[in-house]
Amino acid sequence: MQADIGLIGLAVMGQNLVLNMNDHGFKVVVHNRSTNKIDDFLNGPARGTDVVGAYSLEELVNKLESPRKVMLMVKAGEVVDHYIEKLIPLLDAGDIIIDGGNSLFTDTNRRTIYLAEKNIRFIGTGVSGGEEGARHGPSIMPGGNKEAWPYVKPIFQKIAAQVDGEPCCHWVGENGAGHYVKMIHNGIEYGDMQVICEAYHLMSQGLGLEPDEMQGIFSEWNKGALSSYLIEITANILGYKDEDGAPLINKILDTAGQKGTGKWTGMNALELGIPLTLIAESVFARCLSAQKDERVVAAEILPKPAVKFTGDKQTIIGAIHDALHASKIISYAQGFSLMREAAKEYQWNLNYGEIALMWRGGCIIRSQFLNDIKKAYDKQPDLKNLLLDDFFVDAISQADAGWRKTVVQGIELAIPTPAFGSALSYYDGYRTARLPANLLQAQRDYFGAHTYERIDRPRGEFFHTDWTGHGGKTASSTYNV
Ligand code: NBP
Repeated sequence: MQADIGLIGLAVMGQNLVLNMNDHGFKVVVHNRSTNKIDDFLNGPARGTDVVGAYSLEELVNKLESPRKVMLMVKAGEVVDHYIEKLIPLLDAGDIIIDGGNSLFTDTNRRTIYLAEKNIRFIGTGVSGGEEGARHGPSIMPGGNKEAWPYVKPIFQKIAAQVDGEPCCHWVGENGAGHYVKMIHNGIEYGDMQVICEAYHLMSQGLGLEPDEMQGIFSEWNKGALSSYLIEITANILGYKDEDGAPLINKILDTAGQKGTGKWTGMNALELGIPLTLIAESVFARCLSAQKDERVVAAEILPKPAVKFTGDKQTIIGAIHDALHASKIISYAQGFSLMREAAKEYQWNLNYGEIALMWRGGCIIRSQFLNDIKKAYDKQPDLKNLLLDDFFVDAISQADAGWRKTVVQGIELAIPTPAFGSALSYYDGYRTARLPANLLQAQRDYFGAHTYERIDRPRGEFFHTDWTGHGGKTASSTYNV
């Protein structure tokens, strides 16, 4: 019997996806650059399954039913192009290559077009959920050549996480749309993790709480509006004891790593001109954490105000909860705004409710909260900003006072809260009808004759003032709102 799908790349994601496919009755043929890993897999985790090995790409292709479906689960970047080049001469018109790694969406755009010219159909798909998700049900975000989707859909929707009988996998859009949505997912993941870290920092350094006490608080929070996978694992981490019985968290070095998807999200936001402040601050917070040696020196030189927390701990813990909730709403509002702009820019027809549904299960950012986002887009599919939905208007109004109290408390105690603070600034900016950009525009006109529009004249009429009396009358033609 020929195999339903071939998979190349037997690292953690590939192996677990293959076992998941096998559990759902799909026959999988596998290949890996280092062929010893094929044997290790077949004789180890895949022992007793229907999975078969292929020691060359030719063998892999020959073992597949037509149209062939070959999925790459390899390191993103050049390795994907390398395999595509090797597969092209082995495949027939109509066969399908799927890239399930964390590829940059612009690479997926390029690959979809390139392969279409060769009559090979291409799907670039985000897969989220890490090892556990891949094994038992990830969130899968496919995009690319839509003609390929009917062949891949039965497999992907079966192996994906299921929530309320719905698979966390739907067609996202043309070309790199799937990888784009996965990139935003990862950016949001950076934000969710950072706001949790800020809450932890305030409670541990500011209030002097021990990991056990914080474990209780996060467990409690996991029962309410903040209920999510990341809050749940944070509680577990805080309760975890090292071999000597002491909390392991206190022994972990405070330098965070990153693989680049958060940075890509921030760069794309800058390119499209959409404020994505919380995610950008989360990337920078990781960068600052990585400057460990410099920080250790600076901690000796730069004095910290000798202020101690004196208020009521329970009240401020409640406020921190509200800051976390409100900041999280801002982060998703910013992420969805960016997707809206990207859909316009790259001509994708993104379905925001379905995206929220796909993230509800299987992936790292899965949460209760995504149901509320889904409902908001069900009510109003063309909603400009999540902050304008009634549910979120109420949620943020209720959190407002605690959020401000938390940011002020962080400032007083000299504990950095870049995500909480930048989210609050965005919120205050977004709901301000008149910002100080009138002065900014005057400055631009003063030094560069960049012109300005007036509040007492229709939009689109541009004015230049000779501010000094000895400037010229020629305006620059580079006015850009
Ligand atoms: P890795 O990202 O560590 O990739 C390992 C695979 O790439 C192995 O099969 C390895 O072959 C192959 N490979 C490398 Br590395 N260099 C190669 C080369 N020059 N030529 C051919 N093959 C090469 O594996 P992963 O963590 O399972 O992730 C797979 C993809 O899924 C990545 O794009 C990743 O970003 C994405 N992803 C990962 C996670 C996660 O939690 N790990 C979650 C979601 C998405 P070898 O065995 O011969 O070295």
